[in-house]
Amino acid sequence: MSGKGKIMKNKIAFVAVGQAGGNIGKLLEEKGFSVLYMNTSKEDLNTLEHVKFKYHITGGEGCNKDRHKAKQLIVDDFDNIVSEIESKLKADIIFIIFASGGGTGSGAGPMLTDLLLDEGKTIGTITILPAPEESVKSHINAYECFIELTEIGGTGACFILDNARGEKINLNSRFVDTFTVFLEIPDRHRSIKGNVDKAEIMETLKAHGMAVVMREKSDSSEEMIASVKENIFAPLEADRTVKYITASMAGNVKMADLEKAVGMPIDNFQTYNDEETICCMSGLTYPQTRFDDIYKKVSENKDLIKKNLAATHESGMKRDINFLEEMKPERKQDIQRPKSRRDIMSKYL
Ligand SMILES: Nc1nc2c(ncn2[C@@H]2O[C@H](COP(=O)(O)OP(=O)(O)OP(=O)(O)O)[C@@H](O)[C@H]2O)c(=O)[nH]1
Ligand SMILES: [Mg+2]
Repeated sequence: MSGKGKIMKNKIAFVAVGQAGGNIGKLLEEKGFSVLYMNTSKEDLNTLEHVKFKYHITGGEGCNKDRHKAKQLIVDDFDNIVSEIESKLKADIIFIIFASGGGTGSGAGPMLTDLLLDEGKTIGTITILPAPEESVKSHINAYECFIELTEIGGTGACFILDNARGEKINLNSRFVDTFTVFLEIPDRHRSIKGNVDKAEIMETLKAHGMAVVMREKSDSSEEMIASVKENIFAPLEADRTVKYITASMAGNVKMADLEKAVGMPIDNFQTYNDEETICCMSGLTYPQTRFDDIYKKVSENKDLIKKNLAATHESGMKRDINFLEEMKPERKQDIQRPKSRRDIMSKYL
């Protein structure tokens, strides 16, 4: 493993939950980052070979897309989970990686984020949206997951990989490669015209809201702007805000052009290099339009879901679809942080 970016690699660590989380975590570990893999399924954990830190959530036997099952397991095992994280990961910011469409990662991800924030940690998230052709259940899970996640105050950057935008495994590696080169900017790119230091990278990553990161071997701002519109992440809202634009720019790419295209950030951090433009934008508005599409797919199948539930008496599912009536159209914003761990836990159950 190269020593490049070593200091940054000690500042950022990852908790990878569920299968998708594990797949992305493994690529990050190969880049030299510390990753703790967690799953409710021992079998899924066993598929991760040659990794350093694995934790099987006590009592778990997999969650078969049941978010509630995952949440209960997290509640019952939270003391062990925290001490596992504390003994294995030393970092200024921890990113929790999980898919929103499954059971384990989707159920555990938002709740873990909330509970770890309450422990005083700085937490960002790397999440995944299901592709449109995936099942109704995946869409229900994704919608519920993002309702929970976007209501948590005080979270850091939330990267949202969108499976509508490419093949899964390919999205994983594109994300990890791009994120890694972004983190390496302070070690690799220096210019008399300006530097981006580690504190500025951290400030970018600690910003609450959605984040995207891109790299483009292009000489012009136009191509970079095209890549803002067409990349691996959930599409940006048309009506959006942005807090930070942090970039190492090549050729004739200009910060002023990026700001014109994306929106005026609170601050920008910039440096230059001769190879490619690497850029992270954070504090972006969450992709509500894409969430609405997910809601639409669930809503279109509402009668079918109800019919199936009535036929099979799956009482556990009823709670899952309550949101159809309750959550639309107004979303609760800026909820106060609850006071105790018990309050947080009960919010999710
Ligand atoms: N981008 C990407 N998406 C993935 C990957 N693996 C699974 N997914 C997506 O993630 C969702 C399923 O989540 P998983 O991570 O498999 O589920 P889990 O957290 O292990 O939960 P359970 O197995 O249901 O307990 C679906 O929307 C899949 O399309 C991956 O490696 N990359
Ligand atoms: Mg799984």
